[in-house]
Amino acid sequence: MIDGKKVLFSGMQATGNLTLGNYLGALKNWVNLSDEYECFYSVVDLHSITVRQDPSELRQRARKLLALYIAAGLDPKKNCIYYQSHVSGHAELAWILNCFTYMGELNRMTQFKDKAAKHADNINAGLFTYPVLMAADILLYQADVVPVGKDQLQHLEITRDIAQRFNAIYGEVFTVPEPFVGKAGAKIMSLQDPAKKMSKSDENANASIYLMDDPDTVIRKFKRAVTDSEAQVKYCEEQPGIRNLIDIYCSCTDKTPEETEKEFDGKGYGEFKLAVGEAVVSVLKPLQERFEDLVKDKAYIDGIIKENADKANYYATKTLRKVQKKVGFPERVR
Ligand code: ATP
Ligand code: LTN
Repeated sequence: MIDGKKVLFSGMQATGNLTLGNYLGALKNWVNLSDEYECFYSVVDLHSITVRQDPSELRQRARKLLALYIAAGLDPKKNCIYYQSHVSGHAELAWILNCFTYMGELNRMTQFKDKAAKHADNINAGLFTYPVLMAADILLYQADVVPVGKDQLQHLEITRDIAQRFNAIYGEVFTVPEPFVGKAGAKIMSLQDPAKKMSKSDENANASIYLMDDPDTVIRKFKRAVTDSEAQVKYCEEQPGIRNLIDIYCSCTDKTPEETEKEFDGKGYGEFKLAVGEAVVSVLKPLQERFEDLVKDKAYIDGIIKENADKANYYATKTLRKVQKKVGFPERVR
């Protein structure tokens, strides 16, 4: 608890260009939570280097991501928006938690298996212990809730296990966090292969809608989206492509799948795809405009970066000192 409010933590990697999946599954659900929770949103750049990055590109992307958090509607006065690399407590706590995490547990992580397969030439130890760093992110702020997309639930589960294991040995040190998955848009699938999630690292640019795609590109990608030959807008397992488009449509318009089925009853896929594209454009346009304005204001962004890093450091250090004491590190001499 901070000032009587529960704590919320989430983060996103600055790798690749953000997709509609990132927005609908994560970012969109982050907005409007700051009245209820004390919110921390990190640009998790330590996580990013588990995959080889070009340094200047990473720096630029991280800054853009931070601006995008604000453009998406997170007020930086009410939400602590910061770079993970500006708070050394993340790495320090991750080291300690590494010593409370089993190889067997990490071996079961599906994201590791996927990424190891994708980057077979660089299966580094950081990629393997990635979930421990994620646990450190969350536990460092004593977070009660963590809004994520469905694909991150396994990492939340291991975070809870680590916290409980630590608490069982040392007493109630960590808050055990709960995941929070939004209803619509929890898992947006690839437009080219509805069995795969939409991912910013997909090589096929037509598979993903990027948040900075212009309206024509958005519409074109939806027109090309892979569907089926059933010729009915129906929300069912047998039509994964159409179901994905309905999910996207609902998430952008706040309609339900039933309402959508009715709206497009007897209508063709062409018309439906166009409507989905237009719904997405109307969500992206204001976001893009705010983003363009923001990135021009360098001093404003710099101020936020500094202020919020100080705030994050304050809370992180509090937890870290407590943990260091518990495990038996000597107290600092003042
Ligand atoms: P990468 O392709 O580099 O692994 P990613 O696109 O999967 O990246 P992350 O940075 O891993 O994105 O995820 C950021 C947040 O967005 C997480 O909370 C994640 O659950 C959510 N997210 C990512 N992809 C989707 C998706 N297709 N649908 C819903 N949520 C998603
Ligand atoms: N692993 C997450 C990003 C992430 C995160 C976190 C999310 C790193 N640390 C802490 C929530 C809480 C991802 O790949 N999406």
